[in-house]
Amino acid sequence: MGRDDESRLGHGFLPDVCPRLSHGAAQAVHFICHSARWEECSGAGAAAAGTFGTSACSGRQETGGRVTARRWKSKAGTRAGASCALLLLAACSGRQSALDPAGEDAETLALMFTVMVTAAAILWLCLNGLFFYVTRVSPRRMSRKLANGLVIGGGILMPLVLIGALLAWGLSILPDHDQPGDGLVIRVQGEQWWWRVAYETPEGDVISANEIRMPVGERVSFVLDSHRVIHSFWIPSLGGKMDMFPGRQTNLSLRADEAGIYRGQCAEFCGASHAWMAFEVEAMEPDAFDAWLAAEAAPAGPPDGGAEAIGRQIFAREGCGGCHEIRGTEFQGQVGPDLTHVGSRHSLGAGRLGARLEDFSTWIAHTDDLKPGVEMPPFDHLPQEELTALAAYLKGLQ
Ligand code: HEC
Ligand SMILES: [Cu+2]
Repeated sequence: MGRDDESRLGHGFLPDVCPRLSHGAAQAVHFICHSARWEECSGAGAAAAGTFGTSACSGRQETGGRVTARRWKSKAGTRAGASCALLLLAACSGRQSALDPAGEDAETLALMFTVMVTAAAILWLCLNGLFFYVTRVSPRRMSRKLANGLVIGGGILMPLVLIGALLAWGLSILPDHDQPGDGLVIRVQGEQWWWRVAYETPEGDVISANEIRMPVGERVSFVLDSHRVIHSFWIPSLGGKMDMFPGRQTNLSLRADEAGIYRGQCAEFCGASHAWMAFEVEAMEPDAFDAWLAAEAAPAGPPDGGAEAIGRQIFAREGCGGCHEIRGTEFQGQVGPDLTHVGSRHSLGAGRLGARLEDFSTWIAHTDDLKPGVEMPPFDHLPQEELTALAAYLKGLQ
């Protein structure tokens, strides 16, 4: 892939910022950036990662120059510290942040986090104050009795009482992941590395993939399991994580209180492309949700126009239908995601790419570059006009 491809695939800023940044470090920054805040990779996250990347670059260049190793170290240290602080701050808001809650359960968890961190910080300050006092302010010999009292009182009793109280309070407000919902049940199954999604309705399951839509203000029951390895289902803006096991069902109950698009992420290491296993969550007004679900339940419409019809022929010729289902057609494959309405999704490849027309052709031709170990072969032998026709057909599946 050339540099152009790289930036077209998105998030190609690292090679630009620092061509010499090692692949490992680039991956790490990339990963931090992605898990912290997805869309701001080009904004605050990129700035932070960029500072980090530049400091790593210039540091190596400066060692050859007049700057002494020591000065370089402290400069790089300050920059790295500032970058870390920026990264941490960048993680506090956005559509994939547990500290920017958009639902009841996430709010409880954010409160719990704040109280725990504040309590820990107060304790830390008190202990260090005490330490400072006995070593610097008043470094006198202490009677054995007072010393014993400090060890037992400050080292055993106080932590027991404090941690006990925090534990009891934490357990009392912890969201119940099993609590009954308001009716809607969504089954999600973890795959390598994407999500099978089924909405239960009285008329039968509505099958979709890699995206979840839910009505605002209603508690939704998620029924989770996995196909081969353990994954973890996590929508930080809406609530806590829940593991997905092969052969065992787990439940998670979530309520979104604000309409919007959030981002979920697999939170259990599940193989090479674990970090690329994400999904979009759209919390919609209930009426809009009902209309969307009715449309999602319908089979795919016929191709509209010449390019789309050619795309459909290529889809059949290349055997895509052996892995993908498009309801209402002869394509019935069950290996990969259902594509019946793939054109209306917000992302491709489980959050890997956007869903613009050109993203479709990029995905189809470069699956293995985009997602190491992916179970869809790259169709890079197809000429660009065939890729474009395929993209037109798939984008037309609204
Ligand atoms: C061997 C099975 C297989 C074949 C053949 C195959 N795919 Fe896929 N496809 C997959 C799998 C598995 C995924 C999910 C990959 C991931 O995200 O990890 C996928 C994902 C996709 C997606 C993204 C869907 C989404 O929800 O994000 C599109 C679009 C797609 N395939 C189109 C095609 C087209 C077009 C062809 C034929 C040119 C094709 N596929 C051939 C298995 C296959
Ligand atoms: Cu996973």
